[in-house]
Amino acid sequence: MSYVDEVFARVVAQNPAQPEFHQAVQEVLNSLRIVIERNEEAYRRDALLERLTTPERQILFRVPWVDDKGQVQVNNGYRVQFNGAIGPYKGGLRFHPSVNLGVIKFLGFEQVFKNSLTGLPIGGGKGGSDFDPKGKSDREIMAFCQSFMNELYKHIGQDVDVPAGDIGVGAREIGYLFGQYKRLRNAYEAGVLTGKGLSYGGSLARKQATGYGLLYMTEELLRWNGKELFGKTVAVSGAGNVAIYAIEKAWQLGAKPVTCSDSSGWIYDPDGIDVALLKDVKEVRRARLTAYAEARPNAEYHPGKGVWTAKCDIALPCATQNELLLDDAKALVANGCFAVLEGANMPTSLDATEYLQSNGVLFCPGKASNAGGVATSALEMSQNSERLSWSFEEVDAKLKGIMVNIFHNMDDAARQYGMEGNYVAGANIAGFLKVADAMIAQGIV
Ligand code: NDP
Ligand code: 2IT
Repeated sequence: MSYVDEVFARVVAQNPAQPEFHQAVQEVLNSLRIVIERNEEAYRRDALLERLTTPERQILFRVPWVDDKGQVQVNNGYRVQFNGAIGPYKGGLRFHPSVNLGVIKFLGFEQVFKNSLTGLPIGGGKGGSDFDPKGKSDREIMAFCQSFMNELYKHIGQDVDVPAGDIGVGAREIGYLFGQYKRLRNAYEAGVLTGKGLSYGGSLARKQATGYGLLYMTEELLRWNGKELFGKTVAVSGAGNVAIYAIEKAWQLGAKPVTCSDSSGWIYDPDGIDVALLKDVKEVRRARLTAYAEARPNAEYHPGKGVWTAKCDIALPCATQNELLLDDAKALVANGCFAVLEGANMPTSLDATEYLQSNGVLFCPGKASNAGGVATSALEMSQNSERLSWSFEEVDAKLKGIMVNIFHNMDDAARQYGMEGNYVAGANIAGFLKVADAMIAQGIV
């Protein structure tokens, strides 16, 4: 059996009932085959792939909190510090009822390669809880965040592990988490969390960064393939942080975003998505997309799944993992879609990815196309270290430069290993080589 197959079998055997983690590892190891084969003996002797697929540390904890009725609630808390070879662990916190250890491990594993691709000195980690913020009062959110931090603070620090937001964690949650960290440590350590509010150490353009970065990547990838974004119809899924700012930047670059979705249904707006209205519904009122449809008579609201049946040139999945499956890929191809770039983490299943690629669709994996969020988090850490704030324009220009750079590193890596245009392989290989080099240089740790 090849070394890659051996390690994959080991991952499946040692991590039962964690299908998302298996899926993320399978995708990466498959694209590394050719790289590993060239140096198999040394990698095998150093157990490099076993170390790469085993988190350095996994922290599981109880999060008790009191709800508004005086009832005590208990949730599970997680922080997985996956790989610290190139910098302090870095990655978001997800609060969603679907969170379990396997989900956090898949996200932490992806983060290792993504953070490497940014070119910035950040290792990979991820955390979160099965806590559901939906329908909770601000008081309950604060109580939960404070209890979560009562344990997490022991394991993080600006040079140790730097959490940020993800699904269900935005500026409100980061604020409560930061306040509690500061109180427990009795020190103002701004760089311990990113995605902070602008009044207490946050970076301009961090809120927009993932969505904007996705569109900078889209523009560069299309340009390099002799196409252009201007004038194209774009289907976006999700209606959260990533989706909103992807839609905003799509408009700014001359494209027309016509869809968005949440876990209840999806919107098709023939006039293009009204960003101001979407922000009001989701960021201010924290309401459902039915409220968007009520305010926009021309828009169609469809309950349930189905956003990928909308006719589009470019699809940007920005909600969650495994939201674009084989049948969705078939519908996209049948409708003439020619590019899919992932804003979410692992939104496309492996068979859907293969279908898209083999039907000539340009496909960019999330670890490259959504890296603008974490890259700008690293820029926030830099600003915190020098106790300065950069202008929106400065951060945005750096973000754009980073996305263009990621595109070319991934494109070059794919070409160098004979897989031109296969950006899944290119991103995995380019991300891996830097981490592997740092791991080898630092010995068996
Ligand atoms: P938000 O919580 O702001 O928004 C998430 C959106 O996705 C909501 O519209 C939500 O709908 C929908 N969604 C979440 N879970 C599901 C589900 N199980 N089924 C259907 N819809 C779902 O999160 P973000 O926008 O921050 O994150 C979206 C994706 O982008 C995630 O995969 C995240 O890991 C990834 N990402 C985020 C980055 C960031 O900087 N925030 C950076 C890089 C990647 P509803 O409100 O109904 O739950
Ligand atoms: O998936 C991700 O890259 C994020 N949720 C952002 C992580 C970060 O540290 O900004």
